[in-house]
This record gives sequence, C-alpha cells and structure tokens, in this order.
Amino acid sequence: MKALVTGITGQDGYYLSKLLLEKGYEVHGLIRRSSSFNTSRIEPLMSKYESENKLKLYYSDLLDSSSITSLINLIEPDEVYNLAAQSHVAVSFKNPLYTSQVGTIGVISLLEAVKNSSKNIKFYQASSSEMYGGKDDSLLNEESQFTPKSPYAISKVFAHEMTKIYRESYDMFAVNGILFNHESPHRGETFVTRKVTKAVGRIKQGIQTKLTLGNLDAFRDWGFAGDYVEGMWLMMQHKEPSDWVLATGESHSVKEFTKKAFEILDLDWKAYVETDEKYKRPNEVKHLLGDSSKAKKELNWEPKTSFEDLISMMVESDNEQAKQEKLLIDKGLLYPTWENSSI
Ligand code: NAP
Ligand code: G4F
Repeated sequence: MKALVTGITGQDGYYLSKLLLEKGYEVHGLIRRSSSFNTSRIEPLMSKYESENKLKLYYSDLLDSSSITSLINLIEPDEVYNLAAQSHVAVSFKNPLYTSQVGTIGVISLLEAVKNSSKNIKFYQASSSEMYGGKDDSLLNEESQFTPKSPYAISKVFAHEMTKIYRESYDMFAVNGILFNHESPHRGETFVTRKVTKAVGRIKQGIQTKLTLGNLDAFRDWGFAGDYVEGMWLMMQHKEPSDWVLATGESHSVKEFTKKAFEILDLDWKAYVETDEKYKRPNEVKHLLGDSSKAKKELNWEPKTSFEDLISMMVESDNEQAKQEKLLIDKGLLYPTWENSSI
C-alpha cells in the first residue's frame, strides 16, 4: 500500500506516518522548502525508513497545483491524507488570505488531482471541531450545525463541504475526519497545551520565570494525537466513505489544564501564570465537547489516553527537554531565549 501524506512535518503527519510505516505502507510525504530544517519531528522515521525506500519526501506546497498534480501522477498512491494547513486559529486572524488559500484552493487542487488520476485513490480531509464554533457545553456530532468563528474555521468548512461534493458527484472514496483537539509531546509550541507544558519544564529547570496566556476560561475536548491517527486510518478502511467525529467526550478548561500541568512538577501555577490581552482572539470558540459514538459504532474506535495521562506525558517530555536545554545554556552553547513566543 502506498500513501501520500501532506503536512507530514506536522504533529499528526509524524504520528500518522509512523503508524502507516509500521503497518508496512510505503509513505510519500510533501515537505515545504524552508530556510532552516523543518523535518525535526520525522527525523527518526527518515533515519529508519528512507534508506529502505519506504519513506520518500518531495518539495511541494498545497498552493502549487501543478506540482501536486505531478506528484499524484508520479506516486499513484492508494490513499491520500490531506493534513496540510495553516492550522493556528489565532494566526488565521492575522493571515486570513493565506490561511484561506491553503485551506480552500489548496484542497481543491488535491481533490482535482485525485479525481483526474487513472487510479482509484482514497482521500482523507483533516476537518476540525473548530468548524462548530462551540458557544456552550452541547455535545457535538456529525449532524451538529457549523458556525465558524475564524478564517481558519470557515476554510475548514469549505474544504469539508467540497470533500462531500466530490464524494457525491464523482463517486470518490473521500472522507472527512472531524477531529477535536488532540495533543502530544510533538504538538506545535504555540498551541496552548504545549505552550503550558514547555513552560512548566523550563520554569522547573530555572530557565523561564513566568507564563503569559490569553483566555483561561475556554473549554476544549483534548485527546492524544497518537490515538486519533488510528481513527484516521480506520476511516480509510471503512467499506463506505462518510464523515466521523473523533473526540474524548470530556471537556476541560485552559485553567484546569494549566493547574494540573504545574502540579505534576509540584509547582503552584498561580505563582507563575499571568494573562495578556494580546493572546486573546477577536472571536473566541468558548466550548467544545465531542460525541464520537458513530466512530465507536462503525469503526470500533475510541480514545485510549486519559486527560491526566496526556498532561503527564507532555510535562515529562518537556521537563526532559528543559534539562537538556539547561545543560547547553550552562556550557554557553545556547543562548537562553526568554519566556514566550509572540503568539
Ligand atoms: P501542524 O502541526 O500545524 O502541521 C501542519 C502541517 O501542514 C505542517 O506539516 C506544515 O508544514 C504543513 N503546511 C502548512 N501550510 C502548507 C502548505 N501551504 N503546503 C503544504 N504544507 C503545508 O498541524 P497538526 O496539528 O498536525 O494538524 C494536522 C491537520 O489537522 C491540520 O490540517 C489541522 O488543521 C487539522 N486539525 C488539527 C487538530 C489538532 O487538534 N491538532 C484538530 C482538528 C484538525 P511546515 O512544517 O513546513 O510548516
Ligand atoms: O491550543 P489552541 O491554539 O487551539 P485551538 O484554537 O482550539 O485550535 C486547535 O484545535 C482545533 C480543533 O478544534 C484545530 F482545528 C486547530 O488546527 C488547532 O489545532 O487554543 C485553545 C484555547 C483557545 O480557546 C485559546 O483562546 O486556548 C486558548 N488560549 C489561552 N491562552 C490560548 C492561549 N491559545 C494559544 N494558542 N495561546 C495562548 O497563550
């Protein structure tokens, strides 16, 4: 089996590729040229699988439709997983045009290339719980209404509906995975969970003094990315294409996540955490809570990692990284960068 994974350098790209390679797939990944290396997450996979020709990487971009078409024709994959996106909601307010171009035109380019291929290719679209725009504690499922609240969310709605249109119009095996927030030690450092766990490790090791956040009262349904990529694969193996929600069915506030993360290293969060308006969004998704009973019934999928285990996994990993960072700083080999990123 051959899979093409867009967004392979991201959090989910790493976990999904690892899963597919372990299942014996040949994995082809699309990477972007950048002035510094952007393949750190997948480096362990590259060293293990590239020499065996099981993992192949290609420079491209979702906005370069001619290269996308050429790659589909060259690789002739059995399955395409479209994970590429400008995936940061706050950044989507700053860069609405770019976020929308990648999230809409980029997705159509890929759908067109798949549709026009002589091979029958299955297509997975990374849809998002952000599309619901959750304002209260309602349980959200595949039938719930979308009320997007950001440029990111509306482009995900567009791609979601377009994927359905291709499925219905051209008899394509095209699925949408509506995934609620999922995190891991490989989560991008400017998403709130990782921003918190990284700060906890650095504060414990004495290389950071405070953590500045935005809205502490937002609620999210947080699961572990490693569990969610199994759900993506199961969707692609189902006999009929459809749309499925993946979620834990539990919602927790940013404040609760933060408090628990500090407690793991015996720190009192109130001594270190402050808030600043600059981390608040022009339009906030207040509450997300997912109902993944369709995935449980049809795919036999359910999350395996608890909220507490997820936080421990992330804090422990970030504490180990902070220890290494401290060693390098003490030897004068690394300049201590301060506090937070600007987003
Ligand atoms: P991520 O870590 O931000 O990774 C995004 C990936 O997309 C990176 O590999 C990035 O490449 C790539 N990318 C960005 N713009 C691109 C472009 N123009 N052309 C080609 N590649 C591009 O995101 P993630 O957390 O793994 O999420 C994967 C997908 O699931 C995204 O579509 C996201 O919107 C969606 N999603 C995520 C969650 C979640 O909680 N994680 C929930 C629901 C849906 P670089 O490394 O070069 O930047
Ligand atoms: O971690 P976040 O940035 O994730 P958000 O906005 O929920 O989006 C993530 O999950 C979506 C699925 O629902 C994905 F589609 C999307 O690609 C991404 O992976 O923010 C979570 C909450 C928000 O309410 C935000 O306002 O945390 C709040 N928050 C509070 N302080 C903060 C901060 N978020 C960030 N990034 N940084 C802060 O300092």
